[in-house]
Amino acid sequence: MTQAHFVPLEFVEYPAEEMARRAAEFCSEMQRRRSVRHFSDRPVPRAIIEDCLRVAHSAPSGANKQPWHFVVVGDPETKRRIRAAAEAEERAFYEHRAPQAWLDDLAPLGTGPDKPFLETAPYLIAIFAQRYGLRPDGGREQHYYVQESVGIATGMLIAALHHAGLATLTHTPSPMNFLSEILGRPPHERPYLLLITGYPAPDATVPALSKKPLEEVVTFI
Ligand code: IYR
Repeated sequence: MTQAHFVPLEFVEYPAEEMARRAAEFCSEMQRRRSVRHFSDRPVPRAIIEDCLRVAHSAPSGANKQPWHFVVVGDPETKRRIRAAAEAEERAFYEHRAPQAWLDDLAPLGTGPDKPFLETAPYLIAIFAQRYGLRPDGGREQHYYVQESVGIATGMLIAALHHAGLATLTHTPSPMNFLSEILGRPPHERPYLLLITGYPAPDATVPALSKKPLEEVVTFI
């Protein structure tokens, strides 16, 4: 067992007005974030993606076990294979797997089985959740709150990419097992989500959606 060891917190305090300004600015910046389905093939420096992944990797996790793995796919042939496998699942979903109510709920998004962005966008980030860890000796390391931890890291990654000036799409073709196979990930890792990122296409459009009023989703007591 490793003993607790403490170091000073690096905390930056802002004067009240600056705090208010920062909160408001970040709010407007994040409110501009949209799920984008039309991507440009413009290249994006890998260093940008790496910094955003550092943000994701700084996320809190159950007992600090960091139960995630990120595979960044920029290779065209691998993207092509992912697109083919994802579209096969999506076709089954849209043609017979999805109940009508689900299709009705998706109608406002204008989605369909064709996913050209899986080849157009410069990067597909496949996020894997580790059900347990593997020690160098092959022993298993217990992981905790895996879904929550990976969800938090994913949210931070989306925010970091948006903040950097890139568009993203959270994509969850279902089932996603093909990602483990194509990307050669081990069985203790489950594909969690595919995050598409890059510049939006110059003529990109997004569905006209709105969020519920804050009062409906927040209660102060
Ligand atoms: N995975 C499909 C369907 C889909 C499901 C939900 I829930 C969405 O919010 C969006 C799409 C697709 O990507 O088209």
